[in-house]
Parts: sequence; C-alpha cells; structure tokens
Amino acid sequence: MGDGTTENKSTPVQVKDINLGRTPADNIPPACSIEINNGDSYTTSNTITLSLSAVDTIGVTGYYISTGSTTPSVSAQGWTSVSSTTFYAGSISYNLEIVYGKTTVYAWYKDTAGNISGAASDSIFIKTECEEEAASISASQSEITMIFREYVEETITVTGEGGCPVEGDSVRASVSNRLVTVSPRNKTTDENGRAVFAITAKNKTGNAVVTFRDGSLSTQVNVTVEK
Ligand SMILES: [Ca+2]
Repeated sequence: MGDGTTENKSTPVQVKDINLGRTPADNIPPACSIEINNGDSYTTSNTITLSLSAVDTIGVTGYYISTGSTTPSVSAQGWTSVSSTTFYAGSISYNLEIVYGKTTVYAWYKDTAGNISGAASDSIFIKTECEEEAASISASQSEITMIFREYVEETITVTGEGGCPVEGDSVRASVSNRLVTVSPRNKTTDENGRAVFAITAKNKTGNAVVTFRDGSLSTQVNVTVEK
C-alpha cells in the first residue's frame, strides 16, 4: 500500500481513521510538567510540594505520580482523577520514603481518550535526619604511585552517622617528608562532605605518607614516587 508521497505515487493510498461527520479521535496526549519545591535543589524535609501542570486540546482527566520511571497503564491503580480540563494546574504535598540522597519524581497525565503523556520529572536532593557530627573520614585513593613532578587530586570525604555528608568541617593535611607537597594545607568540606587536595611529587624517588585530619579523625594516603 502506498502513502501518496512522491516515492509511492504509483501505488494506492491507504486512508486510515477516516471520520465523516464524527468528532475526530483524540490521539494526542497531554503536554505536561512537574516541579518539586519550586525548583529548589535540596530540602531538609522528605515531605515535598509538587507543582503539576498539563494541557490537552480535549481534556486532562488525571495524573499519576511515582518515584519509579515506568509508565503506568491507563487503568493502573494510583491515578488521581481530575475534572476534565484543557489546562490543569495543581499543587500537592508528597511524602518521600528516603531521608537522604537525590531522588526523582515522575508525573504522567492522561486525557479523556485515555492517551498517556510522556513522563515529566524533577529531582531534588533530600537530607533529613543527618548527624552533623563527623564520624568518619575517607580518602578517594589510599595508595598513589607518582612520577617526578606529577600531581594528582585526592578527595577527602567526611561523613556523620548514617553516611550523611558533613559540610563546613576543616580538613588539615600534613606530609611525612619532603618528597611531595600537598595543597592547600586546610580545606573546608563542601555540601557533599568533600574537600579536594592536590598532591604533587618532587624530583626524588621514595615513599611519603600524607595524613588528612578532621578533629580526632584521620586517614592516610601512602605515596610512592618513581622516576
Ligand atoms: Ca488529547
């Protein structure tokens, strides 16, 4: 069967979904969006506010909210019905089960004809019930082999009980000998509990230990300098 285009003009044209005197079928799903907490990047509460909106030429009739990315079926449990409207906007409260970490919330909308929109999504970083007291310090690499004048970045991470990042702590670096230098000597942890240092080798072979301290906590990095 042809489709009437230049390439297929010698073959018959198939006409699909012809409607004579009837309302055309609606096969266009709603266009939509979702926003968490007015676009904030993080929150200290796992109760969030979702701003929902969708438009449809015939009518939006429901929405489905999930932290999973699988598109629901039109008859799935969990759809919230709304009065059919060409423009839907709503604000709802939503409870997340997680208390720490980045999470994404997805929204789908359906219309009168049962078309389901593509997923709209937004993400937010949740940090609740975090212990701000440093309980652990770790280095991204505990063993480093370097050549003369090479430099590597070392990321130190400070966490509290439960693995929450500790922001605003000062991490101090010290070196056992003059084979390497570390810069800076002090660095404040960022919102992810991280402080990044540069370790630079000099022109001498041997071993050095770089120690990173936060209060009484410490972690060591063993550095070998080769020619
Ligand atoms: Ca539609």
